[in-house]
Amino acid sequence: MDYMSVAEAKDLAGLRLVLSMGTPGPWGQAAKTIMQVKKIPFAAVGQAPGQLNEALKEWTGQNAAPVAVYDNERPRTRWNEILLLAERLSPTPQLIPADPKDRFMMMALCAEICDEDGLGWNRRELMIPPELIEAKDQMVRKYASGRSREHAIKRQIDGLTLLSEQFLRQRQFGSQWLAGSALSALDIYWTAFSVMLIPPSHAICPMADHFRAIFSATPQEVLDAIDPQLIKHRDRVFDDVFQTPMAF
Ligand SMILES: N[C@@H](CCC(=O)N[C@@H](CS)C(=O)NCC(=O)O)C(=O)O
Repeated sequence: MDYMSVAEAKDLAGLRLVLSMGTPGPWGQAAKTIMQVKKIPFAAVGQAPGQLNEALKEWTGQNAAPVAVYDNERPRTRWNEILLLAERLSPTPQLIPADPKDRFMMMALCAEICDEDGLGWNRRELMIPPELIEAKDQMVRKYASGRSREHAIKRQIDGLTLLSEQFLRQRQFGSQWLAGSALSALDIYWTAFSVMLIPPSHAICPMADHFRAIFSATPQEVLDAIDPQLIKHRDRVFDDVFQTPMAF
């Protein structure tokens, strides 16, 4: 993937999408896929994970990825802000269902996956290496919840159970998607975040071996809560929706 620097990108018009370089960060991979599915052109801007990224901080007020900056509008750093911007820039395909109940359920389940104390944050909580915790690294200051391993495991199991129940209901209604009757952002978030639980093959996600080892070290209790139907679904979404091999 070719990345611009912040200095090269910040005065450009149109959409700039800041993405983590070198790892399939699920928030970023989902944001990128949303733009690609909607055929919204963007300039990719590189963020170095775990580093200070001072130019990014100066530009957007924080130093994580993803960030979407459109023209001279405010930088959007949260998953839902980025999704809403994408829906505005290109309403089709619609990734937030029109039906209010489907929309409510979809946004709530996306939050279970993406928000603080959700599936992704709690999975990451258990990925932070002990030496960074020891050193009180900025990754710890930014992301550690200060709660127990048991809490992180329970919240992951809760999120996975909600998703599994939702998918079963959807199939009973005759839908092959996680919300409504078509692809939604929930299918994209689930697929991107499933990489932190059961990474897909190297052909789909060509990440470095040390990252694959970290992403694969999912606690057994969490693995036991993953519905095989959800993995089959994400494999289909990788094949039919994502650009693969994933680029990062
Ligand atoms: N702000 C985002 C979450 C962003 C986030 O967690 N980014 C992580 C992705 S793993 C990141 O950039 N980590 C590396 C770093 O902070 O340097 C949201 O709320 O949707």
